[in-house]
Amino acid sequence: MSKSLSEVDREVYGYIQNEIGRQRDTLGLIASENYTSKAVMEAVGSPLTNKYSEGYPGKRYYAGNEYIDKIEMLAIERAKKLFGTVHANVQCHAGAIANFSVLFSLMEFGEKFMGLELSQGGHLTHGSPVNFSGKLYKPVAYAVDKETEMLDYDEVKKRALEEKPKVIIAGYTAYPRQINFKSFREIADECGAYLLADISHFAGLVAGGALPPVSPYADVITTTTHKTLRGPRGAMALACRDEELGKKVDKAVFPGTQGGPLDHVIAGKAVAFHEALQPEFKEYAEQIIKNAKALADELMALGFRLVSGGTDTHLILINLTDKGITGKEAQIVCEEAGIILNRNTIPYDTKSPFITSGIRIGTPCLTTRGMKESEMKEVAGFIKRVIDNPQDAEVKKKVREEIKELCSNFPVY
Ligand code: DSN
Repeated sequence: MSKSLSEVDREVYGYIQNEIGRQRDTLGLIASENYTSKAVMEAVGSPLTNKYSEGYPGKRYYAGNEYIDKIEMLAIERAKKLFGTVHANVQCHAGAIANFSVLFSLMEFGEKFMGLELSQGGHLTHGSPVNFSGKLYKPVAYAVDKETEMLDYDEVKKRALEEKPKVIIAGYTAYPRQINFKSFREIADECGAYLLADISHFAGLVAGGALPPVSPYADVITTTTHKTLRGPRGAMALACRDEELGKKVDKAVFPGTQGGPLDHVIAGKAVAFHEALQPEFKEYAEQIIKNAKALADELMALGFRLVSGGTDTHLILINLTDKGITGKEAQIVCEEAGIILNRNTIPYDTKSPFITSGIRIGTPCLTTRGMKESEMKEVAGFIKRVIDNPQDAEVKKKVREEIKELCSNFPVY
């Protein structure tokens, strides 16, 4: 019972060591990833994984939940404080499940809701035809403006008044700009819709005060906990102002969608929320945006075209159309050089989501490592050298070595 992983299973242990090395020696530029703390991982790796606790604190279906209740209540209170909401459900296993649960609590199957087109930065759960959201409900999409590549709130309003959706979703996976939630609130009020804010990508920026609060405007917030928020892999749903709505969301999460919660992950969330409530997290959130702006400026100075011409957040979308390389090819050659990013469609992309004309990058991981604006200039230079010389093995080898050297000055674990 008490043997360590390295004694019990050399294969899994070995691959975990390899993955730690990969995370240590490469540039993590995937905008939705982060390095969580050792404290969070300790909680997630604890014996709390052994417990069953269907229900909520004080109302469980199994005995033995004295300490589990305390931990979940801590997570709930900290989440409410971080985001200024009256309610928090910290049991959601993942962002997609959180969105399912909330839509399930707000709509009957077949009813209409509105979200941003997936190819323009929306999310599968915001109405994709291959997802539950497109199969069980009737999604209608809004789009970004073709010229500015930003949201045009008058157009969103026009579409909402024509379509009269029951729910409007705002909050995206590949939109580099700050969202005006006040405008979304006004639009939702005018057409009588609920406003669901999916803040998964920028929750840490809101928690750290680098972006304005969302709770004064949304009815419900969903978010993952592992992106800018830097917690364990998981999610939560927060009813902003209406406790009755909070009760509906709770019922939709359990028993509506999930069974037993992942108590070890909830403990990790509680720890991450504690960390996010500290003054250092405010500095971290601000630095993420400073780094993204510095990286964006340098990329543009080096001749890259950025969707919407820049960023207000942690995220940058690069249009590769004039570079003679697809997003898919760029992802592959960058990985060969130790630059880890993902291909991404750009607004009005003519290529498929599997190929794409763009790549998406973000600064949460590098900022956690302690990198600042001067390192962002170096990072932009690495990207340029590889994208300009995609078939040159020597360039990729040299960049990989330089990245390893840079990373060694900013250790992760
Ligand atoms: N997979 C996430 C992202 O990378 O944005 C969204 O769910």
